Amino acid sequence: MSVSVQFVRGVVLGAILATGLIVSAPCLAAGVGHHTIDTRWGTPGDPTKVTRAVRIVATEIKFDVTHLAFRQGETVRFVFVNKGEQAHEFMIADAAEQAEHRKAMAEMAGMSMPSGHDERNLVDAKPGESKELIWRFTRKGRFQFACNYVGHAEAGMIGTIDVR
Ligand SMILES: [Cu+2]
Repeated sequence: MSVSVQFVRGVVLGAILATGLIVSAPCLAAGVGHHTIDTRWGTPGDPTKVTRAVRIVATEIKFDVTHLAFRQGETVRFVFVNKGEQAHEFMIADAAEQAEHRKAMAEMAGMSMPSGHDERNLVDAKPGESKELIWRFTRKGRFQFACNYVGHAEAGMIGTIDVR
């Protein structure tokens, strides 16, 4: 069973790499080691360069905020607090990538329970758990934060992020 879970995660990660994450040549050239992943909606942030902190609380079935706005270039420390009784995730992406991940989560749920798997642009918190995600908004646009457990975004666990 764990083999199939690993396999599915590999496939999901592969899909994310293929669709959303691009190796950023300028960053590589500049030698900025941990900033080598870039997306259409930003890049993992440097913890020493955080300019703003935002706390988001999840319960069943909602986030306590539905809209966030940032300036281009801001590095934000998101503190994701799960005060619910189920696992929830907090993922930052554009609408297309959120939909893609939602599809993958639905496919995984058919085989086994997804759990505790963090990626660069998402944290997964068990009930009572808090997790941090540091993200730098390098591009202007309208993005989304969402919990993509089956049915959660549809029930309201989705919000907008405007970067200006
Ligand atoms: Cu959720």
